[in-house]
Amino acid sequence: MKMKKPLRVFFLLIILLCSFKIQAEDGYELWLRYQPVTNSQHKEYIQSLFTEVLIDDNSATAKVIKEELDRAFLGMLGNKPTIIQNLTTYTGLIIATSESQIVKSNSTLLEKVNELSNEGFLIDFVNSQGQKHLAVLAKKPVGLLYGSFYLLRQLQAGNQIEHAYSSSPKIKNRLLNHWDNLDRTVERGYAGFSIWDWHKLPGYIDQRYIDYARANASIGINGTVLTNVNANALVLTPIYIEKVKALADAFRPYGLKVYLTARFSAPIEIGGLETADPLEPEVRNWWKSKTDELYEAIPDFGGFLVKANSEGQPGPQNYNRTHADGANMLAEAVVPHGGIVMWRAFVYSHEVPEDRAKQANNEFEPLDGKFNKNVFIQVKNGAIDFQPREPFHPLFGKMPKTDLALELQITQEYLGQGTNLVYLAPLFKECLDSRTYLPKNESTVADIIDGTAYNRNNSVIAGVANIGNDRNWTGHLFGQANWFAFGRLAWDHTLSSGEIAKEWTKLTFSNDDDVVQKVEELMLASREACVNYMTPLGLHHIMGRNHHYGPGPWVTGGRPDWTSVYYHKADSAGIGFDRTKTGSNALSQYAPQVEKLFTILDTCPEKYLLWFHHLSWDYKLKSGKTLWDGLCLKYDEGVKSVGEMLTTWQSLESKIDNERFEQVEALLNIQKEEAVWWKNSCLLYFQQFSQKDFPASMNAPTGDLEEYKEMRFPYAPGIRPTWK
Ligand code: GCW
Repeated sequence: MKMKKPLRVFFLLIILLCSFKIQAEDGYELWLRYQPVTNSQHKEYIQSLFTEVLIDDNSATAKVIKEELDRAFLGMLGNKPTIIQNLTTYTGLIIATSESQIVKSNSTLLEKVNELSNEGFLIDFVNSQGQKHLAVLAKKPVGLLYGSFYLLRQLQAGNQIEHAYSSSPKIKNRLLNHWDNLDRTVERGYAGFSIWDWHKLPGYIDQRYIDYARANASIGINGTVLTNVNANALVLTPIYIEKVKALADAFRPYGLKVYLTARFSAPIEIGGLETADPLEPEVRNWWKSKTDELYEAIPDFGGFLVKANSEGQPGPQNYNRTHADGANMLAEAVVPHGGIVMWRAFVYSHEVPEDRAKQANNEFEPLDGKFNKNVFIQVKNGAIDFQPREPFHPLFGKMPKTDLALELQITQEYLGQGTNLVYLAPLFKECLDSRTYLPKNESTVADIIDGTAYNRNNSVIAGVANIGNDRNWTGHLFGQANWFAFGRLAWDHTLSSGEIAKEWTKLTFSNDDDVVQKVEELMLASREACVNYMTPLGLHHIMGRNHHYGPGPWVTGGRPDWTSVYYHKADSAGIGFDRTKTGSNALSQYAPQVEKLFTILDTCPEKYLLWFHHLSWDYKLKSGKTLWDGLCLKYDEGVKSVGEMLTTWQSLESKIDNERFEQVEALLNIQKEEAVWWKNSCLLYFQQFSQKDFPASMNAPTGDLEEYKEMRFPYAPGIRPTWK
């Protein structure tokens, strides 16, 4: 039957509208968008590579490689590649491990593959039957997966493979740490609720779990701690172990292992024992059999992450035992199965009359050499707590006989949470590249973490995840860049922030030069902007109480180490925390070279000035300005930078799809308001002490300090349920 013309037009319009809807991007695809390739030359190149792909492997991982290639080429070219497993007639790309005849029969190739680590990959050219083939090669299937993702990144970014390239991860265990609770709230989470739908597990495997594993594999993340370090023992009960097993099974083909947080008092809470004393045989046995039960269900279970005797969590000190006693008990339980224990060094107590910045070092350094081989002491990048800027943690380099893991925070607890665009690679790099002068003059935090400093063969880096069930995973679209950057740096910490930003931008938005250049520019400016409008010149921990949202330099009362006045120490004489010999002497915890560098005012980098020194408001900065003027101008600069970031973003309107453009634009507008709020309230507050005018060259703060102080946010996201 023929349709009437108006009706035909109507239906055509509907179809057109629907296809526009499909085009709109909501961010779910992350950096794995596989958009149609428009450059005809590049399209031809990809087509020629992938007419036929030989995957000479039968593993579950090979199957997911095939699925990814199908998805990628359907997206980029409109057709799926032909995947074959016939060794004699191949014409296109080869994907094979060292078990394959293709590699075994070629001694130079075999040699090169053998140089890789178990997760490494080689992209090379293989001559066969008079033809040159591009090949992704590895020792193990997981290497093929990483190599395939590398190749897909190159192709999406518009690159062709001209030279052989090989890569092995510098750090062995590259982990996300989820602070996800069993009730699906996420501590310090700003992207909705937890992606783990515990209630429907193990029966229902959400597609999100698979896409989560794909995304992680695509950037080399190979482990995930599913639960909050403020732990709930229930996750170790049989019902939950089944659920964890279901996740582990789903993740396995992607090379992603699961880990859990262990609540130290679990033997009492779910085991019916009267004690959790780590030296009691019944407690040790309980952990052993609990661990055996876990491994029975999940043979490749990674191990435990533990927060003990910190912020109210139970631990060995409840029984007058040491951190080493506690960690070693768990280490003994997992060691027969090849597991590890990550024991956190984030410990401090308000009952200890000592600078909080010194406490972890004081507790852990004397325990060096007392931990079992499979224990890692997991240390945050800085000695306080994931501030916009912190000097590196003094423990790095101080425990030569202990494996140290680095913990970074990807979720932006102190960096604008869900509304601020802050690209964190520069923060991560600042720590990794810091010179510790221990054990050697040229040593850096990265050398200690990746094991090269002490010739260790196991290593861990962890990032506190920023992932939730928001459609775009991370709430703020640019939060995706931080997940991406963490993975890329965990794999290779020598990459630069700019390289990573460029790559992410190409994959996330487009290969258009203007987009790439401007987005990179605003990303690279964003962290310094945030430091400037929140905590310039080494200020720290002056945000709102508990929720940590927004400014709160006036926070006082209650536990001193949870107040702002404890950290900034502003008074009529000046501002800053004296951590030199005349103050808390925290500087003595570093190598002498670092101590000297940061103690002498002339050599102390100004970015750390008020972290280590209490200085008069009239102190002369390198610019010749007074500290007061310099501080004011930094806040002002921070606000201006956000304005520039917004303008830069707006200049890209025609080049970015509406949905994502508008979300970022709206959030940048919020960020601008929040930056002004930080500047106004901090400077009005500090002015009470400095009693000085604002420099004429700045936009002077407006608003009423008392009103700023009265602002309350009882439902700010990410707060611990117990604090509500
Ligand atoms: O950053 C602080 C957070 C707490 C967190 C703690 C920790 C999981 O404010 O929410 O608790 O650090 O790292 O243990």
